Amino acid sequence: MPVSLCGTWDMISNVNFEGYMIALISPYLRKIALRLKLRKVIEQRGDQYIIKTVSAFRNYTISFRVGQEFVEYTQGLDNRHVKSVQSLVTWEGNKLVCEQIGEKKNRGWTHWVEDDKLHLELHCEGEICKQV
Ligand code: VL7
Repeated sequence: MPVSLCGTWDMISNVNFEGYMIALISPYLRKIALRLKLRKVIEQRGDQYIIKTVSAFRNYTISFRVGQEFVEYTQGLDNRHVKSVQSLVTWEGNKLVCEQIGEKKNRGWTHWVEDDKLHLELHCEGEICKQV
């Protein structure tokens, strides 16, 4: 069994968040988002996961079952319009991997725990952001 990702995790580093966001949102929003200290709250109830990204500006929550496709409304993330992606989260070894199929190419993320820290790699259109 992979280590549990559950808990409340406060950001200690955020590399190339700007690059990742360029594919998604306006310069104005990027400027705000770049200054945020993000917190992840990850819960598991049975086979359902809930991942909350919490900040002083906006919050964003997804919930899903591993291996079951779901529609993700990226409200509050991608601009003013309600956009959606078809998402699928699976375990790849110790890593929880999400593929987000939609208007943007090569979009997704990977979570794992290493040295008691929660790691997140976000990717979109060739840009990779690394958060711990
Ligand atoms: C979610 C934001 C930039 C918009 C506002 C900043 C508000 C707080 O997909 C993500 O997390 C996954 C994996 O943990 C689970 O949903 C990343 C935050 C990235 C992308 C777009 C910035 C506007 C940030 C919600």
